[in-house]
Amino acid sequence: MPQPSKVERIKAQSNALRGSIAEELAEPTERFGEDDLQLLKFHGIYQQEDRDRRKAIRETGEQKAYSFMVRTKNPGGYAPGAFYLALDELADSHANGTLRVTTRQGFQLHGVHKSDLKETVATIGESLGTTLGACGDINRNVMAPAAPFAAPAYRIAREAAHAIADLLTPRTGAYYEIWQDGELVHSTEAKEEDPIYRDVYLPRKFKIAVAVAGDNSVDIYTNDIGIVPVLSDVNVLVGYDLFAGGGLGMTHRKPDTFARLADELGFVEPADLLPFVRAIVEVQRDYGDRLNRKHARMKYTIADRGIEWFRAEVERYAGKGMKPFVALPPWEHRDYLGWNEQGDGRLFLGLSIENGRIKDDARARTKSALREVLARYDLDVVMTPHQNVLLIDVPRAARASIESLLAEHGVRPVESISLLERHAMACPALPTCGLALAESERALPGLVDVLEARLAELGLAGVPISIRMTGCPNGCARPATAEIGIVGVSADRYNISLGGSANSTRLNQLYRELVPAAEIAAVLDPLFIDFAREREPGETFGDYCLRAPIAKTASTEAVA
Ligand code: SRM
Ligand code: SF4
Repeated sequence: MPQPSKVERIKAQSNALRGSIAEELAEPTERFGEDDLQLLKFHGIYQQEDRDRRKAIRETGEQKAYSFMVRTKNPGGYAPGAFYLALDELADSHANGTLRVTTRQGFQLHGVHKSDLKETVATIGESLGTTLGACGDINRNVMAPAAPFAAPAYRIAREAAHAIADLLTPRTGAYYEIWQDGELVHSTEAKEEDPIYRDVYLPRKFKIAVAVAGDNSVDIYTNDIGIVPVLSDVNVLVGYDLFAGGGLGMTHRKPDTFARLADELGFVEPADLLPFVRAIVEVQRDYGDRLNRKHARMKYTIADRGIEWFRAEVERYAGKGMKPFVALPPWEHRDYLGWNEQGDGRLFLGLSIENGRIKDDARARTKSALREVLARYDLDVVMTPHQNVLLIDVPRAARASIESLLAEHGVRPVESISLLERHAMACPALPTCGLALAESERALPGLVDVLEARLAELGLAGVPISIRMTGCPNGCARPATAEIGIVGVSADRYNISLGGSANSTRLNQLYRELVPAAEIAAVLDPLFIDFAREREPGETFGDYCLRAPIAKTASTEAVA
């Protein structure tokens, strides 16, 4: 008889996510035991090790260099200034001195030691932030367009993201007991029953994004549930279109694992949004694969049983029918960088943060600049799904002085950043990610420098091209929907995929396998040359790759 995966037992026996985290936290050790490691994820915490030090440690026989990644959950990417400033301070006092904006609009601290973990999470809570549910088999951070536009569609999308985040926050006192010195609940009588997750939670992670029609800044098709508010001609909400079944994680050479874009599910009236979101989550809770974690995402439930079956089951759980999906306008990619009008008299400024890493270095003191701007002008920030930061609610009068303050710190305005860099994303990979097969965040900037120089030589500097790199096929920087996707396979080898669309509505296709890092630029060069020569007016690189003779000769042979 196949058995549920080990994590299933750990969740079910966890006493509403308590496990023995509190007891282990009190012990003078550097790490947690296997069961608590799994439960810590639901609290937004990952145990990691410094993989740069692995070899030296192996040689000297020392203990592994353990530390923790702490991830926050910020629906729609919104972070009040005071919360941001608390994180900025924690990054220096309790982590590795950097803050990282994630591809789902959260923050990550890296390098937190076990002895600092409690104070770190408690401080986040005291600053009105949370890490509860940022990781684990549960609904993750709910995305929404980052732009703080006053327009009704944007306001509705933000409100929906917050309402869904509240609905799907696990009902457990464990988080407060462990991290904020709430009263400890040990006895099983006190165990809370979560009305949605019950005691088994979901078979796997679960992701929801709310978009605004026409604005695909959230990469809507890559989510388990995608939601689009539908407004009347006079801007009144008439309901929501729902997509279901997207996800990008896969394993190399395992064709039964795959990236998948979400299907159109149907349309629901405003009051039915939360009941239908709940019904979808419950269908996945009850039908998702609990035996094989590599087949446990909702995309497999839908791929295996079909969207018609899924819709019928969701309707049965919700106790009512859905209406047909309402046609939507074409999607565009928007990143909101530079100065923009909010529509309420104020401005917002989008800053490009290379791979989301907020730090001070020889090139720019971005971390200090953000701290100073937020403290001096009392601003809030919103993180974007492309690892950037928006400074919001800026009074017009502050524009010039904010510009000079940023310039003094070496922070480049978006106009001086190449379009390639602007549309590039990399996941953290080495040295913190335990699953990385190759470099990513540390490798992409060098590659972008080489490629942007070549594109400029070919007269293509003015053409936006999305390039995304990850250190493994889990897809954390969403490489599968980029025009150029570069995915690590082993220490120095990458698979290159081409042909995603500029608006992230299409999966790209494998072009070359096992390319050494140093040869990636050479593999792309003939394509860039042909693109420069044969490009039709307005044609994007991703679209060109679909018809390019050279790309059609896509080979799965190893280069070199
Ligand atoms: Fe991810 C696992 C980082 C967005 C698919 N992801 C991880 C872990 C926690 C590694 C681990 O399990 O040990 C990475 C931590 C690395 C580190 O050192 O910080 C990690 N994922 C990230 C972030 C920080 C990447 C970034 O550049 O910002 C993103 C955090 C988002 C957040 O705030 O919640 C992040 N991960 C994504 C996305 C993109 C998205 O959600 O829009 C995906 C693809 C979409 C999807 O889920 O299908 C993604 N991460 C994965 C997977 C593959 C899941 C699957 O279905 O197979 C894993 C591995 C797993 O779950 O077993 C993973
Ligand atoms: Fe780690 Fe792979 Fe995600 Fe990159 S894509 S952060 S290497 S799990």
